[in-house]
Amino acid sequence: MKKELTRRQYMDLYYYMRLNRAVEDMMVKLFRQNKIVGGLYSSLGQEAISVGTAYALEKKDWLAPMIRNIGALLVKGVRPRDIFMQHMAKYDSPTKGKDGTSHFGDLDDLHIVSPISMLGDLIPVMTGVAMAGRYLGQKTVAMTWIGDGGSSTGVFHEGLNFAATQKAPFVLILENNLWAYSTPVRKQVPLENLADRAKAYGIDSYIVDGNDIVAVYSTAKEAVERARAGEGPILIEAKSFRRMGHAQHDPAEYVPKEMRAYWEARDPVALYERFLLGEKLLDAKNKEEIEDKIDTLLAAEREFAEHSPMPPPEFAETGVYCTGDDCHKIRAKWERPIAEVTPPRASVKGVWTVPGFGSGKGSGGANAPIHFGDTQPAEHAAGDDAKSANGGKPAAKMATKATSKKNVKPGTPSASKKARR
Ligand SMILES: Cc1ncc(C[n+]2csc(CCOP(=O)(O)OP(=O)(O)O)c2C)c(N)n1
Ligand SMILES: [Mg+2]
Repeated sequence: MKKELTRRQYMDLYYYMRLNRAVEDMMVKLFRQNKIVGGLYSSLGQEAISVGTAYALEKKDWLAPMIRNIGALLVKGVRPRDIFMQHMAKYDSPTKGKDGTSHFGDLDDLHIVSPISMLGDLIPVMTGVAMAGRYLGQKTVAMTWIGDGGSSTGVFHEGLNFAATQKAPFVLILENNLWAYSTPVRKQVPLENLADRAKAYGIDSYIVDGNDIVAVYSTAKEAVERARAGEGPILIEAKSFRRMGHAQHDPAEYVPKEMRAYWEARDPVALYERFLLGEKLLDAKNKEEIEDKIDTLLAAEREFAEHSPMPPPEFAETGVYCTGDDCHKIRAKWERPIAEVTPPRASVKGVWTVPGFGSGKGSGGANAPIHFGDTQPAEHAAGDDAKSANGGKPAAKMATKATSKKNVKPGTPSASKKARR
């Protein structure tokens, strides 16, 4: 890890990683006491990803978490009590006890879009959020996360293609933790680096050591600012390992012991502590103060959560269907005059003319060299698809955007160097 942030930033990252771990530890205890009603997923060993990426966002930016992103919620300002109560289905929880896991958000203040369980679906949703911010001139960035498994869903590809085509200010974090339930990544994707998925959509990507919080934060910060500047969406592959089973019910006996041991020795919190102590940014006294602060906070938050009532039975009958005004208060804002979004002022160029088309040039047996109005006519013989699609340039030369080969191997000393791909 290189020294490159302010002291405040270093300490914030440490605090949130420790808080993330402590909140989840406490929820495991609540689960064992049968107080958690839904599934409980763990981000043990992946805290640097949630915390480091969310910390790169500004307050006005938007995020939508997945199941292993409690750290991102904490960074954005969600109180631990809300996370506890949500999982305990208490009446004071964000969903008033209607959900027992992570399906909650805060559109008004924290700019958190509630996750949905269908893997990948948040990608088009957050692309839409990113585009909306741009229409409204807010200079906001939208971020969401996806797993290695989730990156094989159809909607991942549809969503990323849509985001790329729209040049949406959107950052997608691909958490490659090597497992999707009991399926190892090697058995479901024929790629060494999942960041290579970005090439198909002509967007830039990075690969980062997901256990190195400084590297994760610096990479995410660069990506967020590039997206904000109008460069379009960016994909970051964070390489890490899922240390627990898929959820509490899964002992993950299918994971080789050596693999687990390898990653346990690269615990992101321990790695960061070593770095902070070595750089004299943390000492035993500070560390104890932070631990006490977290213990005191979580004891109070847990107390509050445990004393919150369960919802009254009749509440189950309400909020089942959208009933309009008493269901939600967010209304579409049509702030752009219609003249601005329709031709000739709209940005859509007239590209419907096809020189040569219908002129009979193909009657000699070959096809006419068809091209569209915004490309140059192909000069070569018809029938060479790879060339004609690119206006005569060989196809191989076109694919240069996301191909630079620098990357960062997890666990190496150069881990905080991120690779722009
Ligand atoms: C479209 C879709 N298919 C299947 C599932 C069921 N499911 C939930 S989590 C999961 C595994 C996800 O693995 P990965 O994307 O690698 O994320 P990780 O659990 O490792 O964080 C599956 C198959 C789902 N929620 N949505
Ligand atoms: Mg996974």
